[in-house]
Amino acid sequence: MPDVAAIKAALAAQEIETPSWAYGNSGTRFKVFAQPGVPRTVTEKIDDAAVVHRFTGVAPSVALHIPWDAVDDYTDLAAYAKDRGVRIGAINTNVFQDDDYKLGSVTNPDSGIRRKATDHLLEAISILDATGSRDLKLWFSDGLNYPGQDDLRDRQDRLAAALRETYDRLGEHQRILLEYKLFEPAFYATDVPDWGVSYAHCLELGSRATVCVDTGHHAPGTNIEFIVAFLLRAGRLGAFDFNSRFYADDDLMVGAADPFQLFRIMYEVVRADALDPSAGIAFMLDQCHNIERKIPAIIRSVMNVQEATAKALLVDRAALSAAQQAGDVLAANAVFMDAYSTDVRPLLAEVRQELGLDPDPVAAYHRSGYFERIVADRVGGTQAGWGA
Ligand code: LRH
Ligand code: MN
Repeated sequence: MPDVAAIKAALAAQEIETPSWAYGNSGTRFKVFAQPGVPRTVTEKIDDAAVVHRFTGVAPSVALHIPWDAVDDYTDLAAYAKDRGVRIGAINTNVFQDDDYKLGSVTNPDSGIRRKATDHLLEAISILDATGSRDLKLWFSDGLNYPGQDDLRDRQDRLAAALRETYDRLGEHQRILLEYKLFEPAFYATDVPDWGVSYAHCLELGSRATVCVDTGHHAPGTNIEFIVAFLLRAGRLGAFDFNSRFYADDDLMVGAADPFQLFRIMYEVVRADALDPSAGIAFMLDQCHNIERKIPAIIRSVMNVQEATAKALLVDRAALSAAQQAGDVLAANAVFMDAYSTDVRPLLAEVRQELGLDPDPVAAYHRSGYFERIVADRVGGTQAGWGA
């Protein structure tokens, strides 16, 4: 029998980090559709993140992206967030939007441009120092569009040199999350294209270099839960960038396109006893709400992660292990599917009520009138976006 009390305690303690940029406008190369009520400033993004936490109870931190969220005083900003019941989480660097980075940032053939990019990474660590954040999240758009355009091996040497300098600057309680991505914006070769390359660089750097698994960054058909299981076993899974996709890096609501995959991923986390925040895995959303209302979409996304987690916690581990040991393929699969087929919404409603929250966060948000208020207040100024 599942230990329901332990499962509810684990769900109540879950922490899911929301991304500041998901509260702003985003789109595709075809169009960015502006929406009413969108934040204009990082403090308004933090206000919205605080609302997501207020209604879900499990989203106590917000990731920042620099320079989209740049301010003069990050200690002040951290205090602002604290006043609103959230904390500043991962600091995301941005070496993908400057004209100088057309042929690469830290991998660029030009040493002056590499210097500029590396200095941005080092500056981001000063922001960690100021906000008290632990995680420096590095994603490099660096890559090639045509064979021969540059030397694949030289670029790895340049990348390794920049990572080394950045790693050596980390404070004692800080770490690197090295995110990989198969393609886009580069369409022939990406310098950190997959988990293996990220993992190899992390091993070269040291124990405080870990891999960030963005669920939208793999080739179609990739078994992501295998990657998760492998990295957890190696102690090098640092974080997730959760979202979902039907085709490429669509950045849709996590669990929307493939809730079964999310369940399989969260099962490997539970199986490795890595769900609790003390295990050090950062569960972050990285999404773009191009056409849907942003705050309810993020609340829904948090709920999707909770539902996948609850189902993973309900897997009858003893029965599963017995069937696996017996080589009973169908029985083992049945145990797994039983958990996945369980309606966990009543259980999560109870968890929320025990946290003093409304059992239906999305409905509670709509009843709160927050959206109407921000539409009325946030008039004028420039809505936040990717600044591209
Ligand atoms: C790159 C990425 C990365 C962020 C960006 C917003 O595709 O996943 O994590 O910097 O999206
Ligand atoms: Mn990402």
